[in-house]
Amino acid sequence: TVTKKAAAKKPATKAASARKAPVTAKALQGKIIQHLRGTQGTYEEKATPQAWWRATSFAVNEFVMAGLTDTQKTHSRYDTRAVNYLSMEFLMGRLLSNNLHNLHLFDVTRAALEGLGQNLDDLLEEEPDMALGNGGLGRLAACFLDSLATMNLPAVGYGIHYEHGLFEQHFRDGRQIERPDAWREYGNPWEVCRPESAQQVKLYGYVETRYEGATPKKVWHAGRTIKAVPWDIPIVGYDGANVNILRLWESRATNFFDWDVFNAGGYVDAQAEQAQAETISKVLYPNDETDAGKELRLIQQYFFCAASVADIVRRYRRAHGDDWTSFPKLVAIQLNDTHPAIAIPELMRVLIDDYDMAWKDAWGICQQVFSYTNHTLLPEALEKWTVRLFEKVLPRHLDIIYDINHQFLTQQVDAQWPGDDAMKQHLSIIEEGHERMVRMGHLSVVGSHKVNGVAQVHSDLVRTDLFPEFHELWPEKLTNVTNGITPRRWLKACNPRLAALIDQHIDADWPLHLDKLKGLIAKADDAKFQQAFMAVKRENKVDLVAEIHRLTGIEVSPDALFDVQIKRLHEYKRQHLNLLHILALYRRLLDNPEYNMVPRVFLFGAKAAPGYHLAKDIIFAINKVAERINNDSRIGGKLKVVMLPNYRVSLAEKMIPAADVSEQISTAGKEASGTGNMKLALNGALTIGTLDGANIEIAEEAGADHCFIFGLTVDEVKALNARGYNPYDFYDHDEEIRAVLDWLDSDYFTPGQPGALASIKHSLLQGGDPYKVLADFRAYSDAQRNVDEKYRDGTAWARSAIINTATMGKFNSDRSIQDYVDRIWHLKAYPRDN
Ligand code: B1H
Repeated sequence: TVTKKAAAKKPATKAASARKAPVTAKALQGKIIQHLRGTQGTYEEKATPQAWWRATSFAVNEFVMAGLTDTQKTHSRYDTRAVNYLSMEFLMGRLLSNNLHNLHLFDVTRAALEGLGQNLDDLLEEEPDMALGNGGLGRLAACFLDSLATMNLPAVGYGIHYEHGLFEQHFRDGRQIERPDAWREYGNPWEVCRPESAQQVKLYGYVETRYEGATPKKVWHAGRTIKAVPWDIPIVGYDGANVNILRLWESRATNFFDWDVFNAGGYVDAQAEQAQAETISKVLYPNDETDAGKELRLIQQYFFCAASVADIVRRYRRAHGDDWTSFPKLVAIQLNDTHPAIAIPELMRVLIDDYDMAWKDAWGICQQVFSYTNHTLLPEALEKWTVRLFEKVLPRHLDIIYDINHQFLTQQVDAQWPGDDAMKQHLSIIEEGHERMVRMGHLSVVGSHKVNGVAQVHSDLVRTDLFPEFHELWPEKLTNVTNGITPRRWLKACNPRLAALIDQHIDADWPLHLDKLKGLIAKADDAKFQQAFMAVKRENKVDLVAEIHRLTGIEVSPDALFDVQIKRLHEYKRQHLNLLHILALYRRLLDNPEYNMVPRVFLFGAKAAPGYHLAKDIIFAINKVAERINNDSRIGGKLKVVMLPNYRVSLAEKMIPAADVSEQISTAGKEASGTGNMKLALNGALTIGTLDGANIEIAEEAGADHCFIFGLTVDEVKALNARGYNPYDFYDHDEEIRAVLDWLDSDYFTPGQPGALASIKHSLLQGGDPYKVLADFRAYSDAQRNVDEKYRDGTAWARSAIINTATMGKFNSDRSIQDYVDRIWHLKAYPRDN
């Protein structure tokens, strides 16, 4: 036996020491009751589940706030360098379960509630998702905040406090209907309003040039002033780590509004002005990866960037006053895509106009402070604003952009390519044409010291195809940081059964050191472990079966193979390729009832942008095909198709643990990275995918034997385009392709409405099939055949599933953040003093 002294010396693993809950179930019960009565104004016998959820959240908040205070004191004590992560989107999902897990309060809270006759799982369902994002880009920001806090890195997330997040999706006769999301209609227990840090944001008006001193001074006379009010959401790191903040700005009419108008009988006009001001943070734009060029969107972008830059400058000046020398040493600003690129000219404006800094010095600061992440090569997503709109909304910023551009073209571009006017036009921040445009990507590259893509192949394409001349000009600027996901939410919290199994076999601190999952490789051939692993999968499938039934009334069997495609609906993601293959299987089964296939459930989750008609037609087609197949007794239940409504973070958390197969079938070169691919593989799903985005790195990690890679590569897609792609080559020569496309175009799936699904066939033939669906169909179908065969061999499947989980350590978002720290931000960790 070890002596007491020796035991005290023995370094307990950090996880083991901190895993103890910081409170007893009994004490926690007291706190929950106190909030139920004291802040919710109800009592045990009467309280609704909603009131119990709130009381529990407020009770947990005491621990959150203590961590927040300690963290903030630490940051100010050491005057820490911090990253400011600017993003239009933070797709946070629900916070209670996550905070409980990160604070090691989950089990004790379950016990406390049990004693009060409440079930924690039920209460977790009471929380609305914080859906302040469209998809991968917004969820990446949320995972990064989790990692930054967990790694004790000083960081602030800055975004918009949308009143309405991404719309709620319903189906009516198979068609998508949008309803507004009202996540905070009755208040949100996690957020704290900070009126003392409100900011003023100016818009519109004109610029006056004053000739007083040696250099003319520009003065912006704004036409409107809006108040920006911050709401802070604490971001709880895992295992006793720091608590950072996500600061979301809400727009309000300023208090300085026009009292003269008001008093002169303009009461109603004054109210209208207020409504207009509040419109800015009213709603998230739902157009994932398309630039609609709307004035309100530009105003949203500027609104939150101006408020955030002002906040960053205020925090800096509190410690350093007018001495700007330390500013680039203490401040890093990361632009999450070009959406916050206006922060670059805004910081220039503040330094030059408000603090009288010389252009050269201000520009030097900007270039040290800013860095930019590119998330897409899709031309329709590359932001451009008309000069006309800029001139109207942000006249002073347009001036500054012209100056930045002039310096850039006359100094850098001309030095590299002397006298090359075509090159100047090509690289200019201003695009010439019948309507002149501001290119936000060019502005972001010119104004940043580092630009990164989000997976290796994507970053390579950024260098070779998107910004090759910028790469030539600044060979050090363009870099890669492969995306990641937080294993706290995407394994520990969402898949407690698998987490518990893993805990039995490797160190329990794997949520911090995900590479430790490699320890499971040794178990991949162990029959008992295989059984345990697949038993967990089956239990998760049983849970999902119940959820599917609850949401759709459709009955599916947990013994079938669960094939999952969950992501925004987009042609490039090719949900319609999946659909064509489902039609092919259905047809094979009808032709031959003995057709040999493992029973399979195809599961979809996807929202379409409200104005994206073809995407909505694809949803309609999936629902209609599902209806027909699910009710066809001839196929003996071998095939089921389910599209779950209102796909969102909390639904992903239920689907991912139950997936056998992960569909990652984008046209090569189009999916910058993907992150759902990582979540599914981490939870033991096998990927069927193209060599696109992070799929390539996933296949590298897991090994080709444990994935089903198929289809055209990036180079082959390019070559096909170069020689001229003709989808009729496939329609005319592949009998099955022709049959399923014609079938879709009949009234078989929409009785009485022939042609209701015609737009899909049309886009694949007359439309030229821009995403090469038909070119990849046969390879996809063959790969699916291999999936089927492997699934029959339970041992081989279990082995591959385990190896997938075991090898996903690379995709921990902590690793992504460490890459940002090493290559871009150069931050130091500061564990909080307490
Ligand atoms: C991604 C977007 C995006 N790339 C414009 N680009 C938006 C662009 O509202 N808008 O205007 C919204 C979103 N989102 C995704 O980012 C990529 O498609 C994924 O491949 C990638 O994994 C994810 C995170 O990097």
